[in-house]
Order: sequence, then structure tokens, then C-alpha cells
Amino acid sequence: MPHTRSTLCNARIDYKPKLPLALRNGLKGVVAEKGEATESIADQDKIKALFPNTYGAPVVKFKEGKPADVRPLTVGVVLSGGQAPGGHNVISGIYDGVKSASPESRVLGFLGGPGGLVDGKFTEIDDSLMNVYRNSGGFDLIGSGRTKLEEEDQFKKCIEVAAANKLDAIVIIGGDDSNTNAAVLAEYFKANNVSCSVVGCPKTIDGDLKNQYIETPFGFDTAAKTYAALIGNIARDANSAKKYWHFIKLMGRSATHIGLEAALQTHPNVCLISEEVEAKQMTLAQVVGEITDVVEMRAKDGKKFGIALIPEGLVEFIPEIKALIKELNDALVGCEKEVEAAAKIEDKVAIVTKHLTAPSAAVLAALPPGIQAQLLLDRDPHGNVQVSLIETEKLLIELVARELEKRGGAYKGKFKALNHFFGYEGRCAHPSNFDSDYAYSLGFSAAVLAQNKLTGYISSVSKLKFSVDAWEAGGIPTSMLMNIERRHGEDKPVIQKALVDLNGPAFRLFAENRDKWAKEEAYLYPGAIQYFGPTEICDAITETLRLGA
Ligand code: FBP
Repeated sequence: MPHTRSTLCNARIDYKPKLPLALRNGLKGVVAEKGEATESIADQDKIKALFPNTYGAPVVKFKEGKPADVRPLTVGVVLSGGQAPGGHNVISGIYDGVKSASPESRVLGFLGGPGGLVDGKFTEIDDSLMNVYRNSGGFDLIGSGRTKLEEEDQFKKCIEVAAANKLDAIVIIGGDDSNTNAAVLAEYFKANNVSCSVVGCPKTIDGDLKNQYIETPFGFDTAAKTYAALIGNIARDANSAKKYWHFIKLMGRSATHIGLEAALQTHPNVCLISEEVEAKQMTLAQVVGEITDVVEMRAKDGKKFGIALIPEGLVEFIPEIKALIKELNDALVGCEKEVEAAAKIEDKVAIVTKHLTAPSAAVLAALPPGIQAQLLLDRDPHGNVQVSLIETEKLLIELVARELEKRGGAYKGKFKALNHFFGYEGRCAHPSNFDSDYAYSLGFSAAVLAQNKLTGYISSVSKLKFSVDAWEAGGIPTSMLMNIERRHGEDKPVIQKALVDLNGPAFRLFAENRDKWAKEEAYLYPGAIQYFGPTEICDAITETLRLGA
């Protein structure tokens, strides 16, 4: 239980999240309407072969109505991956959903992520526990983890846990990788005649778990608004003191949705979009060159200050570094222990270099030792480079300073730049009204999916740019969102990540304005998220969602 309670914490506990109309009468007043059979977005034959029991299920929409059978449910819930504001709301949505079916319903919270499910470690959530976490940020009610469910042994243990606790459903709240876990587990249960449903919920501040059915994951709204508030504050400081450039790295492992949203909310002088860097096949030197052009242009106007937003995942989108990381991912599978054992960075580089092609070896050799070390760090359990640990913002400051010196022109004196990294600051903020309502509705929908014995689904709530009265709830077969990608040296079924669409309205709006923002101080200062007050301020949605990008 949290130790202290501020006034805002108390006030948020009393907030009543809004539900779509179809869910407002609880599980006794909602029915599931099934659509046509579905197909995966790509690699249909391969996905069908991997998910023979769950592939092709229909999209489901919830409508008000009298269901034939309403029974008490026992639902296990797992929080997976990085924290995102709204996690506790998903749990309270599940909790209130199943309790609306029967007061005998139970919610078991598995501790520390998917690992807790495998080990059967849980806490039973009751009113007294649930009620102190309502509408709060963080995942501390039950904790989270990044264990990947992929071994037969783990699946067998899950079957035992489901049987021992008479689980009707397991809800896995996570990003693209974790929802893939959920789909694989659902398939395994079905293949082994286990009646427990497995359902996912789309979570990630990164905003990249979306498609035509999932308009946004929960958490993005609050995190992006939190970063935008901080960027706005820094922009105002920069514009007041007029003495520093601020290089601000923003979380978002791969996609630049957070960076783009923050740019639309604050109008920085520079905002790099990883997807554009990749599309233009820009080298690191060209990226540095573009930033330096803006720094020089502003210096000519007497402005030696500015704001540059750097996406966390940038290095993976610069073609020569992307190729290097891909080779490193495969190479490290064979020599990870040896690399770990070597004490000096030059020895680590020498070991791994034996497994690299000549161009990648040259790229690695040219990077500063600090960045080399960060690229060789442990991958996460899903095989991803831990980009949040790579200090791209510092690398770019150093390279821009060198480039200015090389050009020796307009920029007189020392290039004064400060670096910031906004990531963990936003992941556990009090969920905005939007995230509170949305995540709660996703949880409630997951309870309806469980009541209808639907498995291999991801909970969905759509029409989010309209008022909650117009929101539509339902479920999407997870296999429908999958394709095959190379991970950890192997082809794997995964949910396709949504990157920034360079033809989409959000990017176009940014691209139309960036030259003006580069030159002028067009900064916007969005300020902190407001929880109480006028609806148009408190319930405002992101630009990304408003523009349908
Ligand atoms: P998810 O994809 O699990 O939601 O995590 C998002 C994220 O916050 C990324 O933006 C970031 O790169 C990563 O998690 C950091 O991971 P960790 O919490 O393990 O440091």
C-alpha cells in the first residue's frame, strides 16, 4: 500500500471513470456480437500454422442486451513490461466488471509480471486493496516484469496455475511483445483443451501498439502530456535565459510517436523523427549536419539557444547503426558470456568484431567508447537493445560541437548545450482523465471477453476522439495483428509495431511547420495535466489521436 497520500491522490481515488454506453449496465447488461472471420495482417500461412486453434476468430463488438448466461468469474491479471499510466485502472475495470456479474467473482493479481503467473505467485485483490489504487499511476499494486512466455515448461506451469485457482481467464496487460505472449498462451491452452481464456490489453507509453482497430494503447496520453509539460517549461527557461541549447531525449523504444506528439504540443526548434531518418537513409553525419544547420542559423540571428527533441530509438533507425545492431543481436547470442567476462571496452569490441561484417565493424570502431559499451549491453528478454540506456542526446551534443568547430563559421564561442532524458518521469504519472477512462474501459471489456469465454483476443475500445458516450467496446483476435519478424536470430510471430506514418496528418502538420519553429521561438507551454476543471482542458486528447495519426 502506498505510504503517503497527497490531496491529489485522495481526490483521484474518488474519480469515477467513464464507460462506453454498452458497458454501463455491467456484465448482466452486455452481449457480444461476432463479425466475420479474420486474417492476420501479413504472413497469413505462417501465422495460421502457428495458431491453428485461435487463428481466424471474428472481431467482437459489445452491445447493450441480456446475456444468456452470467456466472461468477475468477480472473488472473498480469502487468507486463514498462509502466504506463492507467495500469491500475485496467485492473479496477476488470474488478468492477467481474463483480458486476457476481459479488462472488474474484480477481487474482499475479506478482512481478508474467514470471508471477508461471510461479503461481499472486495476491487476491479485494475492495480494501483495490480502492486505494483507483486512478493512480504506477504498477505497484502487483508489480510488472519482462519475462517472455515462450518455453513449453512455462506454459505447463500456467496450466497448473489456472487449474489450481480455477481461473476463467488470464488478462495480460502489456505492449506488443506481451500481447504476443498472451496470444501464444491462448493458443497453447486451446490446443491442450484448457478452458481458461487468455486476453490481452494494449498498454505502452510508446504509442506503437495501434492499428485500424486499436486507436492507441493506454498510457501514451499521460506520458506524452507529462513530457510536453516539461519540454514547455524548459523552452520557457531557454527563451528567458537565452544561453543554452537543450537536447532532450524522449522515451519510445522504436517509434517516434511521443516525440512527434511532444513537438506538436510544444513547437521545438528541432525534432528528429526516427522513421524519417530511416526513410531518407540518413547517415549519422547527415543527422548531425541537419541539427548543426539549425544551430548555426539561429546563431546568425543572435540566438545561441534552442530546444532539440531526440527520439530514444534514433540509433536503431540510422541505417549504418541499425545494420550494426542487427549484426550485434545475432553475434551476441554466440559470444555474450565472453563479452561480459572481458573487463575493458576495447576487448569487448575486439571479441564481437570477429562476428561482424567489415562495414559494421568500422561503424562500431568509430563510435565513442561510452556508446560502444551501451550498444553491447544486455538485450531485454525479448531480444531488444535497451535503447533507454544509450545516451544519444550526449552523443549528438558532442558531434554537433565538433561539427560547429569544423565549420568554423557563424558560431563564435563555446557551444553550450545541456542534455535531458525524459522517460521514467512520465511512465507513472497520475493517469489523465482520458487514460483513466480508457484503461478502465479496456479492463471492463476484458471482463466481458472472459464472461463470453473468448480467448486469444485483445480488449478494444474505439471512437476515442469522440466523447465517451460514443466509444465502442469489443475484442480483436490477436492473431489478426501479427506478422513474422526476426528476433534474437530467429523468425518469430509478433504483433506489428506501428511506426510514425510519414504520410499521416500528424507528421505532415509537423513537416509544414518545422522550418518556422526552427527559426522562431514559436514555443507552446502546455503546462501540467489538469485533472479537475473545464472538460475541454481536463479531457483533451492528444494531437495524434485528434488527427487520427
Ligand atoms: P513497453 O514497451 O514495455 O511498454 O515499455 C516502454 C518503455 O518505457 C520504452 O519506452 C523504454 O525503452 C523501455 O520501456 C525501458 O525499459 P525498462 O523499464 O526496462 O528500463
